[in-house]
This record gives sequence, structure tokens and C-alpha cells, in this order.
Amino acid sequence: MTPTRRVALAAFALGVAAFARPAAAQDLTLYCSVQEEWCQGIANAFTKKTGISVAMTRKSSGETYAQIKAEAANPKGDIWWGGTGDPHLQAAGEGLTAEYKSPQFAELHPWAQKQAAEANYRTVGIYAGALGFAYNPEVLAKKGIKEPTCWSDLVKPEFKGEIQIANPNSSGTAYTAMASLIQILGEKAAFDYMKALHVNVSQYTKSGAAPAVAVGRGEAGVGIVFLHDGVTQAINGFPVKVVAPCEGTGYEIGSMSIIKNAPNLKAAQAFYEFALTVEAQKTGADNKSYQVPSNSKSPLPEQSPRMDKVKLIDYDFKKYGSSSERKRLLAKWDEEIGSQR
Ligand code: S7P
Repeated sequence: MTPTRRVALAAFALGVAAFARPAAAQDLTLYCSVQEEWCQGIANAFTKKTGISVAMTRKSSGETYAQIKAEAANPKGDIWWGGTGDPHLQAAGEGLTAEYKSPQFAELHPWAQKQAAEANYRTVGIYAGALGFAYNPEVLAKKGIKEPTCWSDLVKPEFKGEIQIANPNSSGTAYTAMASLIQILGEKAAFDYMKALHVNVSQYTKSGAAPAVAVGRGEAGVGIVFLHDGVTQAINGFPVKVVAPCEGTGYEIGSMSIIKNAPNLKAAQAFYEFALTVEAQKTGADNKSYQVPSNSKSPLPEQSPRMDKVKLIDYDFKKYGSSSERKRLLAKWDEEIGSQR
């Protein structure tokens, strides 16, 4: 072992569970599903801490799930970090991810532990965030549209062409929206609602946070997004406000999973341990991502939307993260909504 490698190992062992730095060939392939800036930020922080180099690819949650499934016979990725919990749970249920329980497990919030326990430790919660609306008050005021506060507002005729939401096949955010509406309204009424909403939607984007960007630029009046993605745009200086719908809303438990038969398992476990530390979770706010961190010792960023102020539903992660339910609902969305353009 070279002196440099010894120093890197000692430094890491001080902060998190000890691990052996893998041989030189054992670098890390990271599939990342948060915003690009945070993906880069945590990858760099991990390399700085451990000396392990990271090849990172950023894709939306549904897309990453599909890639891991497609590569299952010959996995290329080592760890999937970030993205909504449902597709992580689906991957766990389909045996695409590996069982791992961290020595830091007891430090996690109960909601993060529950996510892991429900998946037999094939995934774990790394952050949480509530779903809502990001809107541009200037765009709406110019058009004489009252600022939305409820799901029922978004299907009013004045919002025609003003709304963006992602496609739930690629986007975990949009799948969370569909599953939340079903849990709030019941499946029949939720699909009726999505059909009415469809009339007002100008674009189904690939990425879940893209509507918040469009709202900031004035290209859309309202985006159905995670509240923290709207906050990022406001902090970037764009005229964006966020609101949680009055009827109640769903939320995500952003997750992390080690890919089954990962080529660089030791490096994947090292990243997993790092990602659960307070130090790593701070890289979120450092890169303008304001989810609620899962380590109970991580401070809540002051910019984070307060989830205790939001009327949250008791989101059934087990059901909506099951392979059969996610497949069934996405096929139904394609048939009844997506194909209507
Ligand atoms: O931007 C952060 C975030 O909202 O992105 C993740 C999301 O799943 C990735 O985007 P997609 O909707 O396109 O899948 C969330 O987990 C995260 O909070």
C-alpha cells in the first residue's frame, strides 16, 4: 500500500466504518438520480475523502431503474444513489440490488430505517421531500391567474397551457405525483383528474425537476415538482414560489441501493457508508439541494421546506414501490394519458 493510500484509508476510517481501500482497478461507477450539481458535489467529496475515483452518470429515477434492469446479467454500475424511493423498492423487490445493513443504521431517522426494513435492506432512505407546486407569480399575475393552492385549482380552464409535470415513466417525481393523487382521490377519480389536468399540461418533461426550471424562466406558470426543487430555483434568483396543495400531498424517501453483483463491491460499500454521514449529507445544501437529510444528526438546512407544515398523506411505499403496482400504473398512464397527445 502506498503512503497516500494509507493516509486516505486512515482518514476515512476515522469518520465512518473501516473499510479496505479497493485495489486500483476498483474505482466506483455511480448512478446518480439527484440534480447534476449535487451528483458532482458528492462524487468529488467522496474521492477527496477516500482517494477512490468515481465515474458518475446522472439519470432520472425511472431511467436509472430501467438501466439497472437492462444490465442485470452483466452489471456495469456499483451503486445507485438518490432518486425517489419507489423505483429503488421495485429494484429491491426484483432482486436487482444487494442486501447491506450499515453500522450507522441506528443513526438514521425512522422513515429512512423503515424504507430499508421494508426492502430487506436492499435499499435505504437518504433524504425526504414533499411534493407540491412551484409557480411563477409574475407570469400568473400578467395573465390574471390566481396563484394555485390546491390540486383542484390546476384543472381550471385558466391554467390551460400553463402547467408542466414530468412523464412518470422516466421521472420518479411524476410517479410520486400519480401515486399521491391515487391515494388522495382513489384510482378512478385520480385518473379522471389526470385526464382533466392533461388538457392544461403544455409539456411532460423527462426529468422531474425540469418543470421548476421552466417556471423560473417564465416558460410555464406552474410546475408539479418536489417543493425543494422549486426552492432551488428561487435561491438561484428566479421569481418562483412554492406551495403544498390544500387537499394533502405525497412525499418521497430518496434512496440509495448497492447494485447486485456490483463489479466494485468494496468501493460501493465505502460510498454507501460515506453517503450516510453528516459530512456527506451536508453536500446537498452546499449544492443547493434542500431535501431533509436522513441522518438524525444532520442539521436541517434552513432553506428546506418544513415537512411538518405540510398536510402529508401516509404514503404507502410498500404498495406503490412494488413491481406489479408500478408496472400496472405506468402502463395505465401510458394508455389513458400519455398516448392522448
Ligand atoms: O432534484 C432532486 C430530486 O427532486 O430529484 C430526484 C428525482 O427523482 C430525480 O428526478 P426524476 O423525477 O426525474 O426522477 C428526487 O429524488 C430528488 O429529490
